Amino acid sequence: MSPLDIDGIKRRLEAKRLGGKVHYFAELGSTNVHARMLAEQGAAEGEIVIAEAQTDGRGRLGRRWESPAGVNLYLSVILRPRLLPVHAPQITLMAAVALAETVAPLIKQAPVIKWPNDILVNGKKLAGVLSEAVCDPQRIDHVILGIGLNVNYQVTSMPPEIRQWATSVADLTGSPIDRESVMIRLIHYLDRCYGELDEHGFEALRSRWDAFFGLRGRRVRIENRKEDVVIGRALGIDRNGALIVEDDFGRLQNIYAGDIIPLES
Ligand code: BT5
Repeated sequence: MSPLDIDGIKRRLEAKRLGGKVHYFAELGSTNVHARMLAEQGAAEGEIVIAEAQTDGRGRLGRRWESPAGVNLYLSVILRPRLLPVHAPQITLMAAVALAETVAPLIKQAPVIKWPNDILVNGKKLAGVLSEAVCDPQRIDHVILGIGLNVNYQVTSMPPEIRQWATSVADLTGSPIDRESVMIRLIHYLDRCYGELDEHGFEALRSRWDAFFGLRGRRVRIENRKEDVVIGRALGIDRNGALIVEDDFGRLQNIYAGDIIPLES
């Protein structure tokens, strides 16, 4: 389990917008928290924070992201997108497409986007996205795009809470892979997808997002807070990144946040 060769990664990066500066740490609480501090101090678009391990890796809604040293990728990208605040969720959708495109050629199985922020393979979580936007009413100041991708994480070393629900590239292929090449691919695809979003809007990514979305037409349950549940058929996403669900009364509901759970029928 050797540490990431950051100089090697920097040398091989050919990204246009991302990776101008890479901040590397053997250990951080959370790369998102550190990147946010840098952004508040004026860090430029495209700067990336990478940690070998996180002691307080964060998921959504106060959940935890397991971040052991030396086996996975944990990074946060500072973005200053020219998007309206209402379109900030498009950053998560863009990152999900980039992640799916990064991992698809590395594994035999098809990666699936689980709205809004997961990449699943065989129903198990391979990667997660946590994007946190800081906005004023008219514009986005910055977005911290955090990504955790399980690369050489052994299922047997995962804590019991996630062991049944999580996977890694090596778990899927049966052999370890060098993390530098996965990191370079990921930054490359993020750079490309972010460029497309910036230049042409989310419509440029929509058909690829749709192709990776696993639950179109499926009956789903969306839990926001426990008392706020919608059940219906998932139709897709609107241009703001909201999930469109036709509920059991035939009403279309646009849902902006929550956890989606597939139902039997
Ligand atoms: C996410 O949250 O999926 C967002 C994860 C983002 C992590 C990155 S790492 C770099 C950056 N810095 C941070 O501090 N965070 C970001 P959510 O949808 O809430 O899913 C969290 C749930 O996923 C947990 O409650 C567990 O059930 C599961 N989980 C935790 N660690 C996992 C792992 N390593 N692999 C797969 N599943 C995991």
